[in-house]
Amino acid sequence: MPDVYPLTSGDATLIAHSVDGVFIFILAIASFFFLLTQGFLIYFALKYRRRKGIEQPTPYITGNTVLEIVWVIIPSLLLVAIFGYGMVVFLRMRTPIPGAMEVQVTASQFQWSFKYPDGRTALNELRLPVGKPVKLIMTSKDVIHGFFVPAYRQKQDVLPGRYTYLWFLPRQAGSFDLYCSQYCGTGHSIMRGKILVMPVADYQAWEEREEQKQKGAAASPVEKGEKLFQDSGCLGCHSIDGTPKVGPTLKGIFGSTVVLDNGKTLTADEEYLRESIVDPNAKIVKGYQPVMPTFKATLKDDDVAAIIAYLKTLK
Ligand code: HEC
Ligand SMILES: [Cu+2]
Repeated sequence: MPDVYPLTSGDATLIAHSVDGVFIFILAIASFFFLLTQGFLIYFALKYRRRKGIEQPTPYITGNTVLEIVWVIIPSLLLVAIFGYGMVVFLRMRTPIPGAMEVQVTASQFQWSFKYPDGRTALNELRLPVGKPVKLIMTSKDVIHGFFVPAYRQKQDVLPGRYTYLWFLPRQAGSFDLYCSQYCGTGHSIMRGKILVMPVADYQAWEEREEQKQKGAAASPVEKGEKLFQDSGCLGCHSIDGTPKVGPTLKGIFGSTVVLDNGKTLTADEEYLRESIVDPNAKIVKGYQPVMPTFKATLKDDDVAAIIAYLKTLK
């Protein structure tokens, strides 16, 4: 799976193009009036310049009511239009779609830490599935930082002792730069991250792998072994409290003396336990039937080691 996806065509997020729309709208109005006023300025400067031989007194104008009404009303209407358009887009930008996936963001000098809903954490890299709304709930450990994703046209201050939020719906797979937009200290310029938006199937595969990894890393062999022991049906035939069932109890099995059906005795060590699990019929315990199935195919070497670690704790 690549770490960087090529940008597919389309808008980066659901609202990114709306922000551009507001920007272009304001830019167009401003450009129009800039050209209009500068045009008149140049025109008048040329038209009424002082010319040799022509003595023309400047007309004395005290007011023009119609003109004044026009230049108050038109700009006012335009400002209301800019406000209205901006407000509509702003409200869309600030109102999360219900059911958005929530990610906790903690900023600190000088890194971004992300916590996914399942508890996994990541540093400076936020992976998201394309097409799913996300809500970031953000706070800072120290000073004021700013969460800024230029491609998403979104920026939000991240404050210590307070939550702020930001939401978006990524529409495009790809890698998007994340910057800190507040000068937060000497390392401010290295406070950068990435938002990696992945196709849904890739995201799910990645998520599963990560969960597996974290589970494996977090659980000790004993915990893992106990879980496997319960999940593999061992308890159907073995007790852990001393009572015999279809098979002998596994309480205190490690280090105990086992009597086999051929009269021999041995001390149950790791190798004996391993063999009993992957090749149960190699040695049969006296008084029991050779009915234990082999777990050679279902349990990996790691799993067997974990179960043995667990069996050792059954004193
Ligand atoms: C269908 C019932 C059954 C299941 C399920 C089963 N066992 Fe057994 N197991 C037995 C029987 C019967 C014996 C004794 C006969 C023999 O040695 O094969 C035995 C023996 C053992 C022994 C040797 C015990 C001793 O006292 O020397 C170990 C260790 C063991 N099993 C571990 C396991 C583990 C771990 C699992 C689960 C992964 C498991 N068994 C699942 C029936 C079962
Ligand atoms: Cu910062």
